[in-house]
Amino acid sequence: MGSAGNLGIREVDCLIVGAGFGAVTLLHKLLQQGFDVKVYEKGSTFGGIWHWNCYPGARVDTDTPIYQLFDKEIWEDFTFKERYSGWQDLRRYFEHVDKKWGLREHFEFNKNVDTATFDEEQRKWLVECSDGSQTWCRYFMPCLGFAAKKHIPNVPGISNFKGEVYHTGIWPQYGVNLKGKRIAQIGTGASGIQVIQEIGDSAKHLTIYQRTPNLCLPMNQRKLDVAEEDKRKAEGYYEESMKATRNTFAGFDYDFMDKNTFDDSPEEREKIYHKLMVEQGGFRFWLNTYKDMLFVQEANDEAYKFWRDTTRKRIKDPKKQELLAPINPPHPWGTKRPSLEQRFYEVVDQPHVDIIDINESPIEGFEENGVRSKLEGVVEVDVIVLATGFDSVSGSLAQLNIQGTNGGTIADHWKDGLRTATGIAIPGFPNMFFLYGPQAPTAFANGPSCTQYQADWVVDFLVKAREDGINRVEPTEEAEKEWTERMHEAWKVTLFPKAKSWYQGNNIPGKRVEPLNWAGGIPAYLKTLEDSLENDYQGWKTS
Ligand code: N01
Repeated sequence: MGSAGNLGIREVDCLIVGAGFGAVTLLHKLLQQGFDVKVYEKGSTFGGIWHWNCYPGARVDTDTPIYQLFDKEIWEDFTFKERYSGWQDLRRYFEHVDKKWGLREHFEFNKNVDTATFDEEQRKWLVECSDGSQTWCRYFMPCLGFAAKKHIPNVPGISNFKGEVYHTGIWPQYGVNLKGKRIAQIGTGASGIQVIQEIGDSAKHLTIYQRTPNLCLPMNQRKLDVAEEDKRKAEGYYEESMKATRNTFAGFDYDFMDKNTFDDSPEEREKIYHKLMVEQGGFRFWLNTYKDMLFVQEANDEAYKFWRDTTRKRIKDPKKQELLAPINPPHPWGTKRPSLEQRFYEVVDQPHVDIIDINESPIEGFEENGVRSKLEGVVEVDVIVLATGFDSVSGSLAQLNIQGTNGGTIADHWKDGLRTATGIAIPGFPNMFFLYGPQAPTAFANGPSCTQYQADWVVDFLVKAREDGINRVEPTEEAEKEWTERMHEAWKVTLFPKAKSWYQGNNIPGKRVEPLNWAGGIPAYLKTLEDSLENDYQGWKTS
């Protein structure tokens, strides 16, 4: 690290922001290539989303072995405790990675980046933090994750409430005792489902304010045995699974079947649905099913019917049955992210748990002692849980004060619509690369797969640039236009536009409705990235 010529200000080749999978993998790969790197993180330790999301029951919806780094030296002597890891185990995992790779010396925690400004003369970014420090870097690399900006609904009277209020995305690190409490929960996304099934049994009373039912799939969780996992490692299962992620739509170790819904007889279809949803569980019913399910309405309707009929059998209360698994689909199945549940339907079916449909009975405000909705009046509670999600995917980057060469921030650049070059860089923001952000596979992919492949590409790009004596790189406006058009093309042939979802910004009042994630799959995405390198920086201005 040097400081010459910049008045004693710290100077590095690469400055990464974040401490989740993206930041850690990018750091490691850059160090391996001899770059001088620093990482700044707002939180107090590693984990990214697994640092902030420590609400009761928080766990990942991707199964072992692919929700981790694909480096053998990391996985060969670490075994997760469960097939779908909880947040505590993921934190244990990040500690393991730190020990193996010596990450800590490159990190500064509790360090909040305030602004980043590109200096054209120096061809470097000047990054300023809330602690008053400044850092020059050649390359600026935000790895913020897609859920760094929480969404708190604008409910009148939130400050009137005298009890406790918690948002799942910034849950207190010291934990919260919810046993025996009267709880109101708003939101039934991935976070909401997990909280409900974890706290529902022991709450004195739980009132769920639901806007859209979450069409959940059984997780089929199980404990992992170290000896059994060691055997699977020795037999090559881990390596094979990780390798497969590069060639599948969503970076999983399985993909859509090579046939359409109506290629099979109704009996055969039923058997396949049963196997995917009930026997295997997880996302198989979503991402390992008929290849037309997310594209053809009639195919999707078949999947919905199976899902609905199977799920309704688990719910005794007829009113709850209709609220949770309605006869008519609220949106095409799988076009909002389904959650993986463990006993969710049984927990909610208990008499001390109520569901209020806020479409019928909108929330009117918070009172001193509870939540008031149109038909129920005030429900008195001790605690309100806001499981109301995030300004997802684009919100993380847009909230930062990053000043490019055209005199504005990223939010300014996007004022007429989201645009990026291959979901990894933006014209007017030279020498900046971001991982797991908008217009990349991001929320349509397994996080570790997406970030590791993007990081590989960024490092290859920078190594080539270094060899070629290049120190300023910026995508062209044509590349951005072309990629943004491809984004929209890939989106509109799917059923996703039919659902009001955070995948296209519907969850944030006033947010533009547009595709936020690349819907063309991991292989096509990686091919586009690779082409730009193989064809002499195609789509980039370099000097
Ligand atoms: O957020 P969400 P999340 N009034 O946006 C409702 C990842 N993740 O934190 O569906 C009333 O999904 C909203 O209703 P509706 C994962 O990718 C992963 O749960 O918009 N309700 C919805 O029910 C996940 O998908 C894991 O109609 C309001 C809920 O709040 C993503 O992060 C765990 C409202 C928000 O759900 C986000 O998940 C956690 C309002 N004004 C997160 N505004 C795992 O891997 C919003 N809602 C398990």
